[in-house]
Amino acid sequence: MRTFFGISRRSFLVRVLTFCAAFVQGWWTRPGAARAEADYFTGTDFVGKTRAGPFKQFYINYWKPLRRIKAEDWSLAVGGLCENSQTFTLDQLKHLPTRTQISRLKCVECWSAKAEWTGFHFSELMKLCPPKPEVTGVVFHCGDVYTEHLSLEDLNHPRTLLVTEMDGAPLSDEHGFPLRVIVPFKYGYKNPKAIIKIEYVSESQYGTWSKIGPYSPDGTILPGTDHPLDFSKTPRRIPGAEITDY
Ligand SMILES: Nc1nc2c(c(=O)[nH]1)N[C@H]1C(S)=C(S)[C@@H](COP(=O)(O)O)O[C@H]1N2
Ligand SMILES: [Mo]
Repeated sequence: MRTFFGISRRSFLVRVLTFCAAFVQGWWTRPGAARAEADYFTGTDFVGKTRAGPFKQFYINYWKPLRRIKAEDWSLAVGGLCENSQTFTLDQLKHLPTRTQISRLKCVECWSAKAEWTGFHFSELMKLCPPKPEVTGVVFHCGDVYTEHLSLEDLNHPRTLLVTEMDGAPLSDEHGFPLRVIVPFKYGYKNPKAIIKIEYVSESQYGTWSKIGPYSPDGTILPGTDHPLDFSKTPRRIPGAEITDY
């Protein structure tokens, strides 16, 4: 009988076929890998900066990998310069009057993307936890040790929202579950995600990116060129402030 590597031809063929079948099956059942071009963080306890797979249409920026936040372990601390520091559960925040708006998020790295955001206005939180008279703004502290400052004036702007939902679903970990800020007239870095603490302050502070890079602490969108991901990054001139033309 003909043998290959000391085994019969038939049994050799069976082994080769079994191996091929297992390989093909393994390929198709890999959890989102290769086929769906998953990002580095898929299937891990962390999320971080990614532009792969579904995030090609809306990039994800995280300063440091963030350990995914579980709703039941999370509460929002509101403190600093106020009479009574308080904490809120996600459920409590979801009972505040909500608003929904469509707005574009524009990063200083040039790209932008649009979504529908649902959340509450900062004035609702101020009613529950009033700041002291000397307060001029807040510092947001995030789960990835990111911080960002916004003035009370910017927070009380009608287009600024504290957001819990994106495109009709709870925020994903990537986009800042369970709570983020959306300030459409400021660059992305002024839109902190995965917020864990809100601190009332009386002096403006540099946020994480303004400390590291040449980014203004104010962060208002300047006139220039935008490369929207939903328009194949085709350059568009923008006049500055919120992008409302497309
Ligand atoms: N906690 C946290 N929030 C953050 C950042 C970050 O690094 N950490 N990056 C900011 C920047 S630079 C941008 S452009 C936007 C991007 O939002 P997205 O990841 O939902 O697209 O998030 C902002 N919020
Ligand atoms: Mo950004």
